[in-house]
Amino acid sequence: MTETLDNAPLTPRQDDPFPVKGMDAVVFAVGNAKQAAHYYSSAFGMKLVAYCGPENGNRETASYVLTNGGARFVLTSVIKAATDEGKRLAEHVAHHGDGVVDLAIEVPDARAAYAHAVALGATGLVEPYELADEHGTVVLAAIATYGDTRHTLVERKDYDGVYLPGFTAAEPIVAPPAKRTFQAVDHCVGNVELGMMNEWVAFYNKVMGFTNMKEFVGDDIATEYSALMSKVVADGKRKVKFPINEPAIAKKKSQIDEYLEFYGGPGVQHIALATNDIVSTVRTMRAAGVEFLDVPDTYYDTLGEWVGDTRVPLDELRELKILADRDEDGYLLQIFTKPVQDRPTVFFEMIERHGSLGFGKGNFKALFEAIEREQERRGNL
Ligand code: TYF
Ligand code: FE
Repeated sequence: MTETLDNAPLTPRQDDPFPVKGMDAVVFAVGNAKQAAHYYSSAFGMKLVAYCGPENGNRETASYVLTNGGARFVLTSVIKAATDEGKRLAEHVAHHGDGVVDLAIEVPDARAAYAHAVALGATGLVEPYELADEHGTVVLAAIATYGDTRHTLVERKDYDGVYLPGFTAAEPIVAPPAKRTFQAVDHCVGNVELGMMNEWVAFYNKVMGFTNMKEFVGDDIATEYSALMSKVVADGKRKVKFPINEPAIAKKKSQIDEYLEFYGGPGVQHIALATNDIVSTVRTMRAAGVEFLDVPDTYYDTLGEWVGDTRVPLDELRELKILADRDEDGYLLQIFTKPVQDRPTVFFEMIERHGSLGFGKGNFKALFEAIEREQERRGNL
């Protein structure tokens, strides 16, 4: 008897060639991880949970793991480079400044994910290998994405340790804020060179089976005021969302060109963090000294007309400079920090979604004008 397609056993992998559980961690290589861990604790309200450094027998690097709900950041700096891995991280910081080295993705089967990605043209950086301790086993592998950024593929099996084998539990640096500031990574945005956006979208389509989300910024918006083009890819279950920006030739120097110049090539531009109380989040973060992009008062004069009512009164949005956008599925509230290091490169977004799956397209004009005012202040416009 021959098996037909209809009655062939359907494994999850045939269904989705690259199943994804979610973001595992956003990994930053920084000049001084000890101080960065303090910043993300005291200013962003995150909690230090794990550490790996000389005290654990790792004399090359120090890594601090911070969480907030399901969001996890790993901050690594080099103490004394000895291996290729240490040199890679030191060079990353020398070249790019503080930045994201790794958007680590949790997958159910790292070996299968790696094999699939490499077979479809991804550059393999680290072949699958196992790490184990008394808390269980993880399988790790890594593939390259834009610039010097990578995706580590993390399979956690039964692992119940604080982060990964080699890390030990750490105590919080400061007391947590009264209310949690955010609880998940919503999306991670990459900036790539002119003409490369479609190539990277095709990469995620082909290698990971990710599909395009409907929101995109095309020529029309680009030339008018945004100076960038953007498309969004996501896995089938929308667990991870990766917008990709490229510069557009517009009236003024693109904010993406400014990033590429100061980052020294493509890389992660912003990480959006999901909150369910953006008012409390912004009040807490502002009080702790986090700087957000300014929005002109006139933005709020017309906001009510097109966005309608939101959970937050218009006056409070105006006071805190929170943006709002609405589409057919619902609305969202969002705000952007200024770059969080001296280079005008990486920044963050706080986002509160109420049905909307978008990225704030209705705000692009106001937002990009605000970014351009900052470019001007830096003398880069
Ligand atoms: O992730 C997004 O697409 C939105 C919009 O420099 C955006 O947050 C895009 C580019 C940019 C700032 C925000
Ligand atoms: Fe965003």
